[in-house]
Amino acid sequence: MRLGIFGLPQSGKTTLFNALTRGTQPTGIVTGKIEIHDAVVDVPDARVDVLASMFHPKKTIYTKVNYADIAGLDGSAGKSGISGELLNKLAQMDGFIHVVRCFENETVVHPAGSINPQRDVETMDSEFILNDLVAVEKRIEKLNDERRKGGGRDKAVVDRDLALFDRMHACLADEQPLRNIDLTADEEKTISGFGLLSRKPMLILLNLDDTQAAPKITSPHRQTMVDSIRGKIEMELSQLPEEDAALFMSEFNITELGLNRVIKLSYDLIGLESFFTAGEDECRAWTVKKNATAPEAAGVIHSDLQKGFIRAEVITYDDLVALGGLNEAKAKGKLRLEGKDYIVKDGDILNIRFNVSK
Ligand SMILES: Nc1nc2c(ncn2[C@@H]2O[C@H](COP(=O)(O)OP(=O)(O)OP(=O)(O)O)[C@@H](O)[C@H]2O)c(=O)[nH]1
Ligand SMILES: [Mg+2]
Repeated sequence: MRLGIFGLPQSGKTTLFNALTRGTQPTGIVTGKIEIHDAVVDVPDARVDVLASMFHPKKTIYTKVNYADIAGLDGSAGKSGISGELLNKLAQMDGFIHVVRCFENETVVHPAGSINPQRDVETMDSEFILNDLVAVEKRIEKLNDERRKGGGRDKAVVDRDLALFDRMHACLADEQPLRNIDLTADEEKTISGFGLLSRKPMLILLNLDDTQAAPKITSPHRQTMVDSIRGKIEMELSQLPEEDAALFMSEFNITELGLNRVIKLSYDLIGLESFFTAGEDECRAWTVKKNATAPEAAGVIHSDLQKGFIRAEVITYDDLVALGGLNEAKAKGKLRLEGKDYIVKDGDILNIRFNVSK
């Protein structure tokens, strides 16, 4: 999973990035330039730790999330679209975290001169919508050329693409992000190379001061979540040794680390869930799209497992932990054999039976 952290200059992106990745990038440096930091971190999942304590595997492997701290958007790229390097980076993301400044601090400049989270949410929404409008208009022009000149793709195919891009154009011209419209899987494929940003799921993260209450910010758009975080505290917290962190958390009345909470929200936002493989060699968490079938989950492990899929042995995490082991689970009939139509559920532990020559 790749998540892009963006927001207006000095909104607290790098502060949040550090909190999520236990990083130490410098914060509070005003450059106004395009600057991107990447970090890959383990997705914390206590279930993996429990499995490891049962199986004592040689290796324990968590799934990973890739965070990118993307500085350089300032709400002004709308007219011509977002520039190359920045757009490339943004287009690679599975979803976005929009950091919105709520904290008051006179020594930290706000580019618009005042604190107004609702305005900032709308500014950045428009930034993505206008970027996409430019891209969609360019595509429509090209498609019209192709249609006029002929000799290229089948006319019916060009017309189908034109209808799709016209529909997206209408959405954007109405100042709606593309995530507000329904597309078929085929249509999704057609648009995948165009770096359309307003189609991607969005978590709006209100960056609060130490004691500030979260303002009531709403978004009318689909696949959009709003939550808040005390960025600076969370960054400090992420850099403390565990014992000190616990003390600090109770002092500030924090029950769950921001990095854990943001991961959970991101999974929901993007529609992901985890399944596990467990044995003496390795205990491991994997990520799949919700409602994935058993062969699709097998394909996440290795394409050969999907191609040669025969059956999956399945047990739920809760059953395995409650019964204390695979043999006990088998004796109680909790180990099921499932076929290719089985829909994998969050927390399933899978053992894929497959045939390589299939
Ligand atoms: N009081 C307070 N200050 C914060 C908070 N989050 C960030 N800051 C301060 O705001 C300043 C900017 O934070 P950064 O994390 O560098 O912001 P940024 O969005 O990465 O800035 P650019 O990369 O320049 O766009 C720093 O001085 C931070 O200490 C917060 O939650 N509360
Ligand atoms: Mg920064």
